[in-house]
Amino acid sequence: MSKGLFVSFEGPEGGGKSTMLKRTAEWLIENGKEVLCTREPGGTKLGDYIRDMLKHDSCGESPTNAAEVLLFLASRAQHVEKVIEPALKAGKIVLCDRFEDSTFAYQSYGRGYDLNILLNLNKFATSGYSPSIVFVLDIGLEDSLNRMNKRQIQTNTSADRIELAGKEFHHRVRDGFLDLQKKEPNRKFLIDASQEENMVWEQVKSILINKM
Ligand code: Z5A
Repeated sequence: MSKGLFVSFEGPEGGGKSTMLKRTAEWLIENGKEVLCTREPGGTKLGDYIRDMLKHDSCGESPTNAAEVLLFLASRAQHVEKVIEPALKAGKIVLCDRFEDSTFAYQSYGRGYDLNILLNLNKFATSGYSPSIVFVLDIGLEDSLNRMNKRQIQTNTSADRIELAGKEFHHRVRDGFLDLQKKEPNRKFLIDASQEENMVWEQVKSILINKM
């Protein structure tokens, strides 16, 4: 039985997940909480290896869509057993940058795999661990692209394999996140991430205060 709290940050790219996760962690630590910050894909050595394959084809070959699903889930299985489950059992607050909703949005709504199949595969990978609070940071495609372009210029990086999947794909992914949120409004909280950063943070904070 887990004693901690599991929180994930989800949504299209550039919605500010990493920014909000960092602010949440700082605020919780200031308030004396024990926090573990992690991300997907990744969070373990194996997961980081898989992350590189998924984002940059680092093994020299792109995964097929089915292999992509299984690689995200392999990363998650390792992550849950090695990192998330022990942290929750130790009573920590786990803050995760993307988790299962990304698989449902990108691989089901985006790539077209049957949602029920992915729900079952995901259950196998997570042993049923699921976030109690999910922040869905929603942002339109244009704002998302502007933020990503700006960041790429600032950090001298280029778009990765999934970012390059095309506008239609990213529209479907965004709609997927919105649809998933609508199905579970008491656990998944929709936030307009196109707002100024402090306004987004005030909403995240007030939900956390309410739910904790
Ligand atoms: N993926 C998948 O397909 N299936 C899965 O199961 C999982 C993932 C788990 C992981 O990429 C990719 O894998 C992702 C989904 C897929 N692909 N896509 N496309 P990642 O982890 O490298 O990247 P990301 O998750 O897409 O996040 P990101 O691009 O780093 O964005 P973010 O974390 O949401 O945003 P940020 O880094 O906090 O902010 C982005 C920029 O905007 C930055 O310069 C900020 O300073 C700025 N920012 C943030 N908030 C604001 C506000 N409010 N106003 C203005 N500017 C802001």
